[in-house]
Amino acid sequence: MGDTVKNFPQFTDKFDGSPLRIAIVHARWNKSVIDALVAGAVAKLKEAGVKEHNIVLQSVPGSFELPLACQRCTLAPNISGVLLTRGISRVITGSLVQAGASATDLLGGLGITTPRSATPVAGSAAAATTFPTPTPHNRPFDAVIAIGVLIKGSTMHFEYICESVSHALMRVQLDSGVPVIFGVLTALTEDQALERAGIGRLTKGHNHGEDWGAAAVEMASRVRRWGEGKF
Ligand code: RBF
Repeated sequence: MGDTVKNFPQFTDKFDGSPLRIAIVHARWNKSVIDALVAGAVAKLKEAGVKEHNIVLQSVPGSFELPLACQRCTLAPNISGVLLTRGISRVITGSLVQAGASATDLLGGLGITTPRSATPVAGSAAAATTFPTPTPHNRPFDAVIAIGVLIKGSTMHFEYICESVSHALMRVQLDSGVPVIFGVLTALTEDQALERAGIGRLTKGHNHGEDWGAAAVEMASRVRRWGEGKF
């Protein structure tokens, strides 16, 4: 980070990730940068104790699709396979549910032993047979990390996408009460994006995905505590 004062404010408290279940929703535009950021986030989650089978990856085409996918990840399922939101039942029909998936995929929070088809962390043989840790209030995830990369040079409507996506992600977290970590890089150049993912060509840089992993564990833990009236 050089001698800048602007960096991730590390908190001295240690947060235990072992009871947490975290979704990472990422866009596929600017893939090499995305891959590095996702790897950084996963590494930090694991370092904090989050179990591999409790880290679920979902991908969407571009950053513009992140808010809807994150919103679906915050909804509490009921046992008949409908998502409950604001008192209205909605059948799962979204693209978030992948080919071969059933409506029970998001029922992990209920402890129902149906294999998940959501993409587990790469190399996780355990993911197909191990079942997720229940989350409070039957929410499928304790936190959702939204990861996207927008490069100004490559999109005419950079500002529109940045602004709408950041507002929508904030709305998802406030409406749901589930922390949504803002992992959308908005870079002026490709080099700037690479550097923020720790894979810069001149200066390697710092991988911001690591910060997002740490932020997810902290916020998920705090929200659990606040939910128990512990302040
Ligand atoms: N999505 C990104 O995540 N990053 C980008 O840099 C990006 N650039 C785009 C540039 C153009 C001209 C268009 C049309 C789309 C771009 N998208 C980008 C995709 C966008 O987020 C979304 O997936 C598509 O517009 C489909 O809704």
